[in-house]
Amino acid sequence: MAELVADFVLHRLTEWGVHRIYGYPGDGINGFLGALDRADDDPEFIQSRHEEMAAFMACGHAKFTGEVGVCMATSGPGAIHLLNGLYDAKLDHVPVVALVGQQKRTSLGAAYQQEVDLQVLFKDVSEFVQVCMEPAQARHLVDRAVRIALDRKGVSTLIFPNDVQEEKAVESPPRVHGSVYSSVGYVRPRVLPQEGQLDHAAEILNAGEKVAILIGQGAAGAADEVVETAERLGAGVAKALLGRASLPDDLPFVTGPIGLLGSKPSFEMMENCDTLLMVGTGFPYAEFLPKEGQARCVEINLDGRLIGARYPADVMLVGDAKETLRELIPRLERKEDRSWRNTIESDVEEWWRVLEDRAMIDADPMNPQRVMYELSKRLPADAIVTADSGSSTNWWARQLKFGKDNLTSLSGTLATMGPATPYAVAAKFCFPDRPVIAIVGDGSFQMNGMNELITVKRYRDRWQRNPTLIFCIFNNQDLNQVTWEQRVLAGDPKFPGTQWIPDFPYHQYAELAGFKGIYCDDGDQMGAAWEEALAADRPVVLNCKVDPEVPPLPPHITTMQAKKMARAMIKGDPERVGVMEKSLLGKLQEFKESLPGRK
Ligand SMILES: Cc1ncc(C[n+]2csc(CCOP(=O)(O)OP(=O)(O)O)c2C)c(N)n1
Ligand SMILES: [Mg+2]
Repeated sequence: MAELVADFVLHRLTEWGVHRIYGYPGDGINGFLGALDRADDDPEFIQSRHEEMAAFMACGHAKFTGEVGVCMATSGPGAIHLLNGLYDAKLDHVPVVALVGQQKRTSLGAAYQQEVDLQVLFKDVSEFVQVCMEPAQARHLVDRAVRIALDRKGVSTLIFPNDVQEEKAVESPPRVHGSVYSSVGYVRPRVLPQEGQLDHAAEILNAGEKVAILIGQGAAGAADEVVETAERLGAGVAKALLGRASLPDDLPFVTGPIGLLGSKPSFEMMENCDTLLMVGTGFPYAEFLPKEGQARCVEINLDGRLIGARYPADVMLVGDAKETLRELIPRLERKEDRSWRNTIESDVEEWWRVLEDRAMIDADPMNPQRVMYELSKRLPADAIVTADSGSSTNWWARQLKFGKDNLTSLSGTLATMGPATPYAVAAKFCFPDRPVIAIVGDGSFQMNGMNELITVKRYRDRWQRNPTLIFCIFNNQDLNQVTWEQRVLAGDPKFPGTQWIPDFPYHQYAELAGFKGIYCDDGDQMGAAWEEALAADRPVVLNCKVDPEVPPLPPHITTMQAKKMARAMIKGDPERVGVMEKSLLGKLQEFKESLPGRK
């Protein structure tokens, strides 16, 4: 029997299968802190350095396990700090429950210290937000919060005034008018479209001669079905960034990423297809999809709110990707003409060669593509890789070849800086026996990643069986992705006042924390650096000194963008000599390869 409301809430969460809470303390959650002490590590409390990191960890936990992630913060400032991490979960559609403290009920409305209107603050980010004003509410609030987070794939926020946490628990309310009796449990239903819709979809797909498939995170767990569909339709498969782990990269018809960070075969496939099958994706950029009217489209999405919102769909199949494809496959005829598929496969083969060539181009001091290229050759089959938001995300997207057992994620929709480190920490908690690698820009690492290494220092002893936890820092002393966006999208030169960031000896910082620090500024040594990092008996910071002048440009650059970049150079970009000279030497190969008119 739980004594107090806080004990009851924690116990109820364990009944929901929650055994870990990421958070940061404060007196607004004093009741919970006492209850966590009494809970004897079930659930256990993981102390981050910052509430935003705790929210990212909860989001990463949910992404990698499929379970609900839970984070906790105190009232006022702690609650406010959670927000960015919670928006990451909301926008990427992952279930997270936030437990936050609030001032005592008696002080609410008194403009009291740390009093913030939390219900309003969390309203937009949450699918469900409630204040527990009375002990008998706690049971159904927990049950509904977790169930709604799982069902809606979003955020639920429960706000607990300080004094309520310490009230006597009510496990079963008195059977009077107004009492509520809720239950634990949620099983995702089997969601399938109507038969007629499946027939119609099959008709369209069978009629197509050049079928392109685009998958996202909604296709996770449906790899076999996607492969079988692509086989029958003679199609290639492009992957939105969140769907990178949904299908391995070593299949010959997988064209890889799409969009600004995408591949040329994905771009070509979308430019030339006559039929598009979208599975579980909210990929946003229309310019990388077929032109309106070019392709007939069948779309599968589990969420009816999100379907039909990206490309005009002829048939919209609201359903689970795996189950829906299973129903669809027997209706699909194998296309005898394999010429479209053969073209895709040879484009893909060629693309991997191009990527290798690009990785091998010399740079000053090191080509960032080489860092990912060398990892790709050595990537453990069960590794979990997290990516951040920055230029390195391009190289993670293009150069890393994931196998069927790898897991990987990033902040796909919010595209916030900062999640790679906390996602990696959460991944290591969830899968202590798997190697975990975070791909982080120096800006992001300075923003919050470095502090989170202190969290790693605290918990690293738990991971002795498999100590591999590597933070790979792309040290370019630049907020490089934005520098390039300024050049290419705005036509403005690099402004060091906003873009330049100080150098820092990240590898030495790692040693201070008791980790291994490795510094590498030579592409030819990068393979050895990865081998050393992967063999280390402790967490590693790999400080990779890379060239900020290697352009992370989209696979297709428009005339307007090319003109703007030229303008930025003429306007006096401090790195124009390097950028232009290297472009002539072939460093802007990507840019040149895809200039309009070139194939
Ligand atoms: C919280 C947040 N602030 C700002 C941005 C805008 N932004 C996107 S990428 C980027 C640069 C990141 O720099 P760094 O981590 O050094 O990576 P690089 O691009 O240099 O590889 C910035 C500032 C963002 N996405 N999120
Ligand atoms: Mg940088």
